[in-house]
Amino acid sequence: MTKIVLITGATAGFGEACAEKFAKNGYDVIITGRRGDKLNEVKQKTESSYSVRVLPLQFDVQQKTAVFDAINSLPAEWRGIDVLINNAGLALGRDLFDQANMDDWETMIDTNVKGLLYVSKAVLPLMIEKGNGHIINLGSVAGKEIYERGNVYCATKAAVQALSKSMRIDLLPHRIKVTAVHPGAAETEFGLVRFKGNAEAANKVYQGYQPLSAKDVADIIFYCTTLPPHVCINDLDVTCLAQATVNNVYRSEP
Ligand code: NDP
Ligand code: 8X3
Repeated sequence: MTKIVLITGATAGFGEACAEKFAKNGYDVIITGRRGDKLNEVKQKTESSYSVRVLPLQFDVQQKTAVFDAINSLPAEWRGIDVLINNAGLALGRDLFDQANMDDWETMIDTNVKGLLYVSKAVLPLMIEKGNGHIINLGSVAGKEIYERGNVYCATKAAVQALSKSMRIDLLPHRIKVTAVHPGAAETEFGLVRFKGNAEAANKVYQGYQPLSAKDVADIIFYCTTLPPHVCINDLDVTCLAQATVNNVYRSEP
């Protein structure tokens, strides 16, 4: 039977690359995000390249009711979700704690933590009914080590780490795998979002070394789903070769 993956934040970056990777490997794909035009673009591109079905669901993961409405109204043929990738997320600003914007903090907490909780809680009954499933949460190296001006973004990713562990423990009786993937610096729309459209500031982060690409991360996420049913990668840190820790990046001279 064709497997189904639901990917949050599939309109860009890791999520979009995961849509392609899973489709290429024969999965039917549920793609979600706030941007309807991008969702349609990803659907068309994916269906024209691979013989799979793609279902776009447009919602904001911060909106609890919208999340539950979207998942609860999935047509019967889409309810057997095998893999959930909790990927939608963002950083907003890179400011010292005392100078940071409180609205940015709330958006990061509402998206990276509460959004992940809403989507997981909405999808879980479907996996429990089926008797198996795999949840993959996008954490970050920023959740394992705190860096200057990372404050609330780092905290949300530390929360993803804690919640992944908690899910893994509590879901043991249901045969649901929980994998937390923690990438280091990767060049996607992430930087542009963090620096609120300032491309120069975003590009500077990746100067002088080759960061991870969205495809690199999607390939690794997909690999986690290819292991035998009794084997689970629980926690996976991945950086580009030039990055040893969140604060140690080796850059070539300009
Ligand atoms: P991108 O900015 O390229 O993509 C983010 C995706 O999340 C978009 O599809 C966006 O869709 C979606 N999204 C953001 N907010 C919401 C929301 N409120 N509701 C629904 N969807 C939302 O970022 P990345 O692909 O780089 O990041 C993906 C995940 O990986 C994030 O959780 C990020 O924190 C994490 N990460 C990123 C790293 C990096 O260096 N790039 C490293 C480590 C972790 P739309 O705008 O259409 O809603
Ligand atoms: C994104 C990686 O180091 O920019 O989670 O915070 S970092």
